[in-house]
Amino acid sequence: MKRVFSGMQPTGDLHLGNYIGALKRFIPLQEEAECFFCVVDLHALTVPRDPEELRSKTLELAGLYLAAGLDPERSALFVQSHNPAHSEGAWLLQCITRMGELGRMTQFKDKGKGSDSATAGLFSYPVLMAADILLYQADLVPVGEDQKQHLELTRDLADRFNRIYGEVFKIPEPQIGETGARIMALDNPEKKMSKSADSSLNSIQLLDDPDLILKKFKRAVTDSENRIRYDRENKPGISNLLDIHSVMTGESVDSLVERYRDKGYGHLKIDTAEAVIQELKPLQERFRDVMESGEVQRVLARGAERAREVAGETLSRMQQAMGLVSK
Ligand code: AQP
Repeated sequence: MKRVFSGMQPTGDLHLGNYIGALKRFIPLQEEAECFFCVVDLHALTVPRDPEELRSKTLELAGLYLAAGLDPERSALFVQSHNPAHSEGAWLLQCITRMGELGRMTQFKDKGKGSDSATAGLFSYPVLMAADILLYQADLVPVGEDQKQHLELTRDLADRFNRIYGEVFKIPEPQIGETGARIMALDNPEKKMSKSADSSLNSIQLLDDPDLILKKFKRAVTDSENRIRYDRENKPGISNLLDIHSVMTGESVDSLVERYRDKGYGHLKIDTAEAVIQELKPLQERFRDVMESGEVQRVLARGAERAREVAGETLSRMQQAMGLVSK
């Protein structure tokens, strides 16, 4: 059976981009693979956070995984910091990582903005991500397009480690969706939808109520051509709406373009909002039930136990291969 690993940061409210690019795609993978899904709280510390908020967002994110359909009987759901192997494995991998390759990571350049006060954690975060994945000997890593570069680094580090110290790691494959791998911001379709955006009109949050979802779609930035066609470069706003609509309803982008050809942008915006509202309604209801049931902590404890078992085995092999004396 194949292994799957993926994680999401508890850094704010999960948005439609996180859902389409990652969370929604996790659920069917449970049918065919042994899955490890993680709330990557250590990654969240790379920029300053309010401790209380981080704690509550961590539990909320775990609740959203469950509400989206993660089955704890089949998959391990856990919090990254509950498995110390991630930090230990990351250190060992840092010792074979080159400063130059981390300096080329676009997310560091975007978030660090070239400032001297960017943290060492932000700089080395892709190595922690590599450890997250490699410790589970994952075959597949479902992620959005923005993580492609980090996945390439993960593969390079696994390959380098295997060449220097002998075969320890499986080389994982990224699994990036064909449609919706990069959902763009509603208020600026040149940029990706993001948790850390300043404006509330940037994103649809998974727990937004229907009125707010409709309002945000109605205000979505498009263009002045008033003709519906798919062209990500010249019509990023309309193409983004078509991508979202397509993933929500399963109708192909080509068929949507055909159907909306003679209709205005307003129609497309309202129907896309409606499709999102319908998709999120059951998730929002289940989320409320899950959070009230008090089962989240129990699921996380069980998931962490399984995660420690599997990752611990790989960590021991890394330590042994690198010449550390066994305990
Ligand atoms: N806009 C997006 N479209 C498609 N997929 C996306 N992902 C993120 N944004 C989009 C995917 O969601 C998963 C979890 O992401 P993360 O929690 O690691 O956060 P991130 O990639 O740093 O993205 P955010 O949500 O924009 O957070 P901030 O603002 O804190 O950087 C990943 O698989 C990611 O690819």
